[in-house]
Amino acid sequence: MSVATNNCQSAKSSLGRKVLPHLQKHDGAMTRELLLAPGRYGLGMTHASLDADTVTTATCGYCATGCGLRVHLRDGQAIGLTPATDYPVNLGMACPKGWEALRVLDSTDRATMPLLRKNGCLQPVSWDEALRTFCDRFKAIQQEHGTHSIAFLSTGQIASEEMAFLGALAKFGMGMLHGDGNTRQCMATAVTAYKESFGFDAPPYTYADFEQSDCLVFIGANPCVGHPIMWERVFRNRNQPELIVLDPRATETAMAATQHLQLRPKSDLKLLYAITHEIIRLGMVDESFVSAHTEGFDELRGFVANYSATAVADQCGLTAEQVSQAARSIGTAKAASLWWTMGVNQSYEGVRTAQAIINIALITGNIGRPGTGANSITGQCNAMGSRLWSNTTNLFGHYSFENAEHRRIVADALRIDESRIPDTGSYSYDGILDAVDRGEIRGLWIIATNPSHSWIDQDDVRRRLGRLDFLVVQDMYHNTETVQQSHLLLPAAGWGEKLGTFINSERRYGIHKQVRQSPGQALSDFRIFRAVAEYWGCGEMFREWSEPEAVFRIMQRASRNQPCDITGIEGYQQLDRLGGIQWPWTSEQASASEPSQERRLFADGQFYTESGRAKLITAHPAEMPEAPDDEYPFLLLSGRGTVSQWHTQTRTGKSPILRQLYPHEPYVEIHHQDAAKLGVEHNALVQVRSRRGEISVRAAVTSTVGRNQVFIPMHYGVTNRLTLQHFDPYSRQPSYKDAAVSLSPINAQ
Ligand SMILES: Nc1nc2c(c(=O)[nH]1)N[C@H]1C(S)=C(S)[C@@H](COP(=O)(O)OP(=O)(O)OC[C@H]3O[C@@H](n4cnc5c(=O)[nH]c(N)nc54)[C@H](O)[C@@H]3O)O[C@H]1N2
Ligand SMILES: Nc1nc2c(c(=O)[nH]1)N[C@H]1C(S)=C(S)[C@@H](COP(=O)(O)OP(=O)(O)OC[C@H]3O[C@@H](n4cnc5c(=O)[nH]c(N)nc54)[C@H](O)[C@@H]3O)O[C@H]1N2
Ligand code: SF4
Ligand SMILES: [Mo]
Repeated sequence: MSVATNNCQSAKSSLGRKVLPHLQKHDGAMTRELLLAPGRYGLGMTHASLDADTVTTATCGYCATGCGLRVHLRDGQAIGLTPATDYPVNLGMACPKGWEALRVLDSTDRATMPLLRKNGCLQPVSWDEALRTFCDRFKAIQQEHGTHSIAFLSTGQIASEEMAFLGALAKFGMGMLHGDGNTRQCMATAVTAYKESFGFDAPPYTYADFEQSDCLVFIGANPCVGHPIMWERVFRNRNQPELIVLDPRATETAMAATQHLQLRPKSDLKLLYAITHEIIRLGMVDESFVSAHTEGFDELRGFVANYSATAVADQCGLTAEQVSQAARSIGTAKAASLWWTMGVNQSYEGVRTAQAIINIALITGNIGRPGTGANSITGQCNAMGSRLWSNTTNLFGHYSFENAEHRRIVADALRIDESRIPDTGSYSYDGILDAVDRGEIRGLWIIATNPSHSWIDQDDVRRRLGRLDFLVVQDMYHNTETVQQSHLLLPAAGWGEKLGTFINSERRYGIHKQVRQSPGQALSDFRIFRAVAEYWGCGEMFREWSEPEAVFRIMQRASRNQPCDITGIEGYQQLDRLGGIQWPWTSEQASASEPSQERRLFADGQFYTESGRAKLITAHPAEMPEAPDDEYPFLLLSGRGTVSQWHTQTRTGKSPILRQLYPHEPYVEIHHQDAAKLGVEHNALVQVRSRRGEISVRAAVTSTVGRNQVFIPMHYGVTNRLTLQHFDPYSRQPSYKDAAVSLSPINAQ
């Protein structure tokens, strides 16, 4: 590796608060003094009495449930928070991560100044030196290797306005062609599936649907852990609903199910086709909806003819009766809703599996009505913002880079020269890493994601990042795994220290605000992008992008006439007053009324495809690329461990309260019969080995995992040393939940 890890003393702030001369010269509003001046507090949000004890609101910055939190302020600084009782999402509830959201800002691991690698060590430097180095190094790489030899990796965890700024700056200002984000690891499959089936990336539901269904189907989703407040909404359902869970593990969610289909991993596609077959065989198709609003039904019927419950059940590890019963429950429900998450998205055939779910909702007419829908649950707080506004795979506002008319519309909305917009999209995340390996991409800017922990097959990604001539990481903390590989760290403010919007799972724009001063020299991502634009020399292009709400206005212009049109939103104050607003909210709608709080898509049966009809799409199941064999007899599943752990733990690992709520040592869940066979006792150390690497973890002996399967939570640094690089061919989303491993006891403990 050409990059040493950061084994130097941790950086301490020595510069204190100091005006940045270069920034001040170009844009007075950029200085830290002004940023933090009382009049600018909240950057445009005015609170009458911020100096006294007061309360304000902000949506949570972890998961895409998007709970509203009431933040209690003293002298303008947040001193505590409670869940908002009148926010339409969470109705007074929050999970431990939300309750502890302020605590993780106080950590001594916060990055308080830029750090630049000198003589192998990351050392504190001024912003001025950091930004000059940033530009000099990236420009030198571009000069030597071409404009496209630098790229960025973004996130689903910063504000929409920040994502928009980054995407526009990198591609239109700095000339990059390639940029992707961690939403590739998370939502890419749902995006592709919706786009092909509905004509637009459009999750159709609203959270009231959880309460209005009389049959809910969760596929590869464990909301009890991953989306606990959505799960609370399910418990508010008064219809005594049928609750069907498709999961190879007996999760907390599955334990609450009326029907747990504990299927073989990756047999979902077959099972969903068998359910479709049964629905058709039993005459439970909504013929009038199908003929008026879909296309491809005859092909679908022909396709699933071979997938009878009896033919398929065994391959799925189920009985034909289980399959048939699930089909009957869905087919006879007045309102059935189908919900999926990472057990579907993170699969080598995720897109077709998601579409098999969409097909079931469509042929039973379960769309556009209360309690229905083919509903992908979003992961990160603003993964939806990234889908619409990151300017990575899609052009701004979900337009297409390849389409000249789209480029013109976006250039007009942004008031930039059309020629600045590239006419091809980006490499996907794995394509960027491949290009790094080939030496085609030499410089990388990583913002608010931690791939050296979270990307699939970690040893390989670390090796690739180590090949870069210049790696910049922009993060809240100075010691993440990826920062340790970087040449330059840009210290970022976190949630609570800045203003902007997140878009939650039900398409709701919600606002989060600055309620804390960021530590040391850390700046909001928004301010960092502003500063980079100035130093790079393209500040003129971003004159209008002066503060988050100004960028929100630009996003509104770019959304006009798209399915995600938000031209009717008055501004941040209205978002704050109403408890968020779901897209679409057009100026035409706004001229007639205020938005109602629970709106779903497709009530009129009109889809965003050219024909206006939804497409029924199928494909035969593929073979699992690395099925267990004699040498590696277990299948490794991974995912969320507890409600209190978030991803790579850079944030949740900093709260003493959260830390009490989860096991600190990495562990592998193994079925008690397999454990007995191997002679492994509960809590004993075991070695888990795959073709990529081997790790030592504690055995958690349990009956919640199936035989010949094991589960390791993703939150521990070791998990992705085992995973196998393979991807859905359409979405390029990594298939994290299937890799062959072997286990052996470690006797000397
Ligand atoms: N506490 C907490 N909450 C979170 C997060 C967090 O890190 N911590 N992360 C957020 C993010 S970004 C995301 S994307 C979501 C993820 O939320 P979820 O997708 O609900 O979480 P996972 O545990 O990754 O996967 C869900 C389930 O898929 C199952 N599964 C594995 N393989 C298969 C299969 O082949 N078929 C089926 N049907 N199921 C399978 C697993 O057993 C697991 O129970 O959670 C969000 N919420
Ligand atoms: N084996 C396995 N691996 C997985 C998964 C799995 O199920 N199994 N799930 C995948 C999924 S769905 C996801 S979404 C990914 C998540 O993977 P990552 O995105 O790598 O995980 P995070 O820990 O959320 O990383 C976010 C980083 O941003 C920083 N940060 C937080 N807020 C801000 C901010 O406002 N500004 C800046 N600049 N930085 C900030 C945090 O400190 C942290 O370093 O992991 C994926 N990896
Ligand atoms: S459920 Fe999600 S949005 Fe709600 S408090 Fe917990 S982490 Fe935050
Ligand atoms: Mo995710």
